[in-house]
Parts: sequence; C-alpha cells; structure tokens
Amino acid sequence: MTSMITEIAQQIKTAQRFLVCAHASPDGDAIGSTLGLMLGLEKLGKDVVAYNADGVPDTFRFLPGAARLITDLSGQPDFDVVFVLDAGDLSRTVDLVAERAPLLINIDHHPGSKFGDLCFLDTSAAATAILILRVLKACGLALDHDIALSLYTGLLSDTGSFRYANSNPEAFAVGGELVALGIDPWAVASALYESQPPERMRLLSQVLTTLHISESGKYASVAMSLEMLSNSGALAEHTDGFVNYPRAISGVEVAVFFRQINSETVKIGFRSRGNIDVGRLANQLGGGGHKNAAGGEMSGSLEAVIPQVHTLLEKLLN
Ligand SMILES: [Mn+2]
Repeated sequence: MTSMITEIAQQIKTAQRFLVCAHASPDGDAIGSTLGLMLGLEKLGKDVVAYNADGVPDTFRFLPGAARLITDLSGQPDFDVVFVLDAGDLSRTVDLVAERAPLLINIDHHPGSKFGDLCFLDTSAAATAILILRVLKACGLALDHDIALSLYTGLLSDTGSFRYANSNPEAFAVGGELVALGIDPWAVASALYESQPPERMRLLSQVLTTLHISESGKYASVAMSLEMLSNSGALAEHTDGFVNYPRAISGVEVAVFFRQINSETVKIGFRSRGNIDVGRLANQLGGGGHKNAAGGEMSGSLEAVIPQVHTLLEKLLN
C-alpha cells in the first residue's frame, strides 16, 4: 500500500497536466475528493482540470473550486495523468476518460475496484477523501483550508456524519486533523444538511405518501414518479438521501427507494442494516455497490417493478 502511494507521488512529481474526475451522479465524497485533489495538485504547481459529466450538485457548490469543475471534455488537449476517484465498478466515467492520458490512476475504497494502470484501493478507508489526504501528504504538501474543506465534506458525506459503521478511528482522526486546520463543523453540516431548496421538501412530501412497510416490518420502500418530480419542480439530484427515511423506521432492515427515470426505467437504491447484503441483490439487477448500500435499475413501470423487488426482498430476508 505504502509503495503504491509512493509510486503515485512519484507520478505526480514528474507529470504536469492532470485530469481529475470521479463517478457520475457524484456524491459528497466524489466531489470533495475531486476538488481536494485538484486544489492539492495546483498547490504543487500542476495544471489541473476537474471534470464530471454531471457537474457539481447544488449542495456542494459552496466548496472552493466547485465553479471550475467542467462537464465537457471536448476541446481539452490530452493529459499526462488521469485520476479516477471513488468510482467503484459502476462508472462509465472510466470509459470516457481512459483515452485522454497515457496513465490512469484509480483511487478508491469500493471493494472490487481494480481498473487503472495504478490502482490505490483501500477498502478500510471510510472515504476516498481520506486516501486523497494520504496521497497529498506523500507529496509533501501542507494542506490549506480549502483542501481541508473539500476533504472534510467527502468524509462527512461517506460516514453519514460519523454515524455509519465505516466511522473508524482513522475517520475520526482525519476529521479532527481537518477541524484543527480551521474547518467549522457546523458551517459544513449547515451547508450540507440544512440549506435545502424548498423544491426538495415539496418532492419529499409527495414521495413519503408512497411509503410501503412490509408485513414483516423488515423492509420498507418509497417511490418517486416523474410526475412528482415535475410537480415539485425539484431535480433528480434532490432525491439524494430519500432512502434514509424508510431506513429510519424501527425494525426495518432493508430500505428501498424507487426512482422513475423515464417511462421504461426505474432506478432502485438499497440500504441495509447489519449483515444483510444488498450489494449482491443489486448485482442480480445488473447494478452494484457495497453490502449495506447498493443500487441498480430495472426496466418497466413503477407499478411493475415495485412488486418484483418486494418479492426479491422477501426471499433475501427469509
Ligand atoms: Mn466514497
């Protein structure tokens, strides 16, 4: 592991022009890691382009450098090195950027992530942001406030504000280190969780009316139709975190969020507690993810897909 970091630090030292990107539909860790690495590389005197086809979700626009992330690579000359961060196995990003540099470096904490000329994978890391911190330190960089803010946001997002099981001693230690650099935990939490657009709450109020709790009480789901989306004026990215509502019900071991993305396709997000492996369930649906957080998609209407998934869940839970 250490030698992989050393090798990455060496590549950073010798190269000049970098592309930094992460998985599509980026979450806080994807954006925080991307911007943290971008700012860090720039501080080392490098030329850096941060890219994500889906852009920066509103929630993360407060981050320094967020406005400089680009959503279109056409017209960009090629790079010396491409970093793909936090991408897991799901990413179509890899296909889009692999051709843009002779060297592709994968930095990730998702189990099974193995693409790239260099692959720095550590599944014990609570967030890819932690791995970025380790890489920047290996480059001899002293973190500044803006880099710390990006990485703290990634860490906070992926640990569910230090509530999830991945909140290990390193996660708290890194959190403490970043706070010591001047990060204000309340300011970040306020930006992430208490600055919601009214459209999101309007959408949530409609989505919650679909709450289904199984007879056993072990799984619960909510669903969003395209009609709800247009009624509320919300964006698809505003549905982030909706799956946490059915999960918060006492006794529920698996929570599901069904999201209609067009008339023929439904995206399905799964969250589970403890030993229930929704990653494998998602794999069956052609998706992927972790044991406790995964997703996939199915063709069909909401009305057709929901009962099929409920049947799969009955099997999984019995
Ligand atoms: Mn992550």
